[in-house]
Amino acid sequence: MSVTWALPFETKIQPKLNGNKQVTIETYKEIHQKSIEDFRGFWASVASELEWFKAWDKVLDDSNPPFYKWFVGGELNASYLTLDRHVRTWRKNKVAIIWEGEPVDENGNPKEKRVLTYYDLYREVNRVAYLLKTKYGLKKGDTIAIYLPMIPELPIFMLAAARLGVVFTVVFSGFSADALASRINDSEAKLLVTADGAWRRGKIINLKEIADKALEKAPTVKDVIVVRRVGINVNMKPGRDAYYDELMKQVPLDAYVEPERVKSEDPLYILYTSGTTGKPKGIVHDTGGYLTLLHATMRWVFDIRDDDIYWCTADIGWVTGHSYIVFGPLLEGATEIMYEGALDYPQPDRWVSIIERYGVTIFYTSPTAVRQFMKYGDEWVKRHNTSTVRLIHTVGEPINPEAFEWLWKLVGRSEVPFGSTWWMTETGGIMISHLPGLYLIPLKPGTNGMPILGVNADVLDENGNPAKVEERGYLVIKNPWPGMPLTIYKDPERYVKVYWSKFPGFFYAGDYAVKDRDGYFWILGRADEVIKVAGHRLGTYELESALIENPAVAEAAVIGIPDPVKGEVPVGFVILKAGYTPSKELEKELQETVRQKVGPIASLNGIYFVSKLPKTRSGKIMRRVIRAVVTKSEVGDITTLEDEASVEEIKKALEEFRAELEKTG
Ligand code: 6R9
Repeated sequence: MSVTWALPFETKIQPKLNGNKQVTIETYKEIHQKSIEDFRGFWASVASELEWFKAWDKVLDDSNPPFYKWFVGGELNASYLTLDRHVRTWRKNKVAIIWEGEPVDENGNPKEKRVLTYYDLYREVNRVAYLLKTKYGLKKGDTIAIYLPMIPELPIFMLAAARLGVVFTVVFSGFSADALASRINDSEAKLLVTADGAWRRGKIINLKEIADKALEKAPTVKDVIVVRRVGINVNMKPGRDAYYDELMKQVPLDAYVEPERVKSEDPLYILYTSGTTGKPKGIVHDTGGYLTLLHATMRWVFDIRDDDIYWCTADIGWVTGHSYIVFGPLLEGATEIMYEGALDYPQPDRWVSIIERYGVTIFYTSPTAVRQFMKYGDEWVKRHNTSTVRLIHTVGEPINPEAFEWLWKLVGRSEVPFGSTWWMTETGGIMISHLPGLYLIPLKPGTNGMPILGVNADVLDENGNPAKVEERGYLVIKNPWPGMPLTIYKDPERYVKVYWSKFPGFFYAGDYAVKDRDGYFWILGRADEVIKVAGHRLGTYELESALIENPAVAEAAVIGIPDPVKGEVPVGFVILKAGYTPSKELEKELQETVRQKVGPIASLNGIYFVSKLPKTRSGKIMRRVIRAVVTKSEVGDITTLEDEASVEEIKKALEEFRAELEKTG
């Protein structure tokens, strides 16, 4: 059964052109077609714009699909490309990062601001690299873990590791001790960088305490570097822990470390992301392909120029921050804002005050943030001058046309190019987007636009045939692209299974999508059990495992349900063990278990106690069925997708489940 989507296909809007080259849809399609026909040659020409220590011998090694290798034989270094290259030019003392801390004074003005030029960053990164190399003996092939809030030391440690060819894995500071421990263990990190604490909405989070708990279960870490951020007393384990500021006193101010010549296909980092089942997947990104994609998208999508003030509001703990706060903007020698805290703290206009204070020109944010701002009302926005903004994009989840229109009108003056960039941790960088820096096609509120040049994306039906126009299908990428994963760390079989098996030969993204009659893509949301809460990716499996760890719980299922602000929120369904009865207290306790096990970002929006969960014959919980019941959506929508159970069985389970839910309210 096919599903047709009523989307506002017809609303085309024309941004004001500011040196952007407007083209017709047909022209873009022609240019795009050429770029994918010879995608190797196309990407090679993009890659040649970077500075390589050694040129590649082969653009793409496709001898062992899907383990593709880009620019084989080439050598480069990410720290060199983001720093050394700029300090040799007039950009030496150009501002790289303007950092603003969250705390404010009694007048509501930010208390702390740090301005780092390219030369400042270069010097600091060299000194940290020196520290890691001489004091800790780290070298190419080693791995470190970084668990830091949004402070400049976070990009500094990432770049210092990259300078040495040391692989890093950043763990979002909103994750719990368990989540941190499992990531350290999987990546076998030898050293952990953390902070005493973090500021969040005026409160201190005891990061070091969480890290200590994690380290009890993470024996690979032998050394810990602690950055003092909030100035609280923390427990320091002798022989293991050392303060960053004290360590740095020993490092010469002019320390220089030769950037390691890493191979294009050498890993730059591992970033863990939630999947449908099992523990988080360690997505491994290469160096050469990844940087090539970032270089391209910074220019095409963000139209980045030297006089821009670029602001991406993401946290570096997620892929958006890796690609579009750390590596992308710095690769281009851009000036960017890095903000530590909540966008609406201490008042709903914090974000607009930042745009005004620094004259932000390019604004990259999330639909959840926009919907939250919208709820506070227009007045907060109108208090500030945002007329510097010339380009807007969102990321992380679909943007509803209302949120689009609101931001476009209020901050974009109904004239700036505004897009919704589709991509994921696995793709490394933006894949489907408007390209105002290159060729601009008419915008439509809510669409993602078309695949970028060199990327052949499509929407397929269940049988692998191209879906009809306006018919919902699965999003795939049909050609290898620079920035694609090398593998899932220590689990290549899983890499093949998750991404390359549903439609052999093609990368399966796990998203539902529609192509409209103009060929625009609309990504509708996940086709699997990954949920996006406020744009953050969470796996139902992790939440369910947390619930099951509570002694009262026999079985648990978690699903995402629509939420007007956060896009989706998780709700839990729990079967209690004999001897336990549902109560408000127990619900609270379970909430706490989830927060403890996964982290504060994972609060459940309600727990339902049930006696039975709908399952397939093989015992798999049918979350889709639960979701259909809870959201009162069409069951027909589900039956075609469940391959493990007969339609009748699903219907029966559904009815039973619905009846029970109605009883409990
Ligand atoms: C960058 C990032 C990936 C998932 C992806 C999709 C959703 C991201 C989107 C979007 C619609 C957009 N997604 N951008 N959906 N429109 N512009 O978010 O990576 O955290 O790995 O999540 O996010 O569902 O599959 P990640």
